[in-house]
Formats: sequence, C-alpha cells, structure tokens
Amino acid sequence: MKIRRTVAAIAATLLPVVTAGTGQAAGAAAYECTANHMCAYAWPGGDGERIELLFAVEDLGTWKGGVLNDQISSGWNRSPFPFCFYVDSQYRGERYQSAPGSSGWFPHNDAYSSIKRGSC
Ligand SMILES: [Ca+2]
Repeated sequence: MKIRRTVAAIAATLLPVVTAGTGQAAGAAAYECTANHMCAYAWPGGDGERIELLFAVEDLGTWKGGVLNDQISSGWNRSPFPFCFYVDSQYRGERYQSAPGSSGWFPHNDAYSSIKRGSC
C-alpha cells in the first residue's frame, strides 16, 4: 500500500510536467518559416499572423486585407539575403535590416508597411 501511494504521488507530480510539455510543443510551433524565405510575425517570439517572402511587398495594407500592416513585431530570415523593413509603404520611412539567418524581435514595433529583399 505504501508503495502504491508513492507511485500515485509521483504520477500526480508528473501531470503538470506533461501539461508544460504540451505548452512547449505549442511554443515550438512559433517561428514557423519555409526554408529560404523571410518570415515576419505579428507577435514577438515568431508567433501570430505570418508573412513569408521571397522578394518584396510594397504595401502591407494590400496584403490579406492589411492584417500585418503596422503589426510586425518579430521575424526569422531563413533566406541567404538581407531584407529591409520600412515603416512606410513603397519602401520609405525609417528602416530596419534583417540579416540572413537572424531571428527575433524587430525594432519599430507595429510600424512596418513594406519589405524588400536587399540591404537597406
Ligand atoms: Ca507603417
């Protein structure tokens, strides 16, 4: 009896760990990005609405009803090229260059309106 109680206690202890593991799996889904693309996300940490680019978008206001216009907070550049993010459409305004292979938080949070492959 004493042994069975111990096993039950361990099982109860492990249960929250399993739940946490499920949470980690959801976290691992963040930063989804097709190889060789520049991916940008609405939320920090590579989560939320995502755009995957090979070259450019001149006005995020016209992409998917503007769902990512002035919304991008993070990205993952899986391409071999730098990408330039602009706070205004038509590749104007303040800018941020995402280096090949880099990922993480972007400055100008919730401001980007156009993106183009190449150095800023
Ligand atoms: Ca903007």
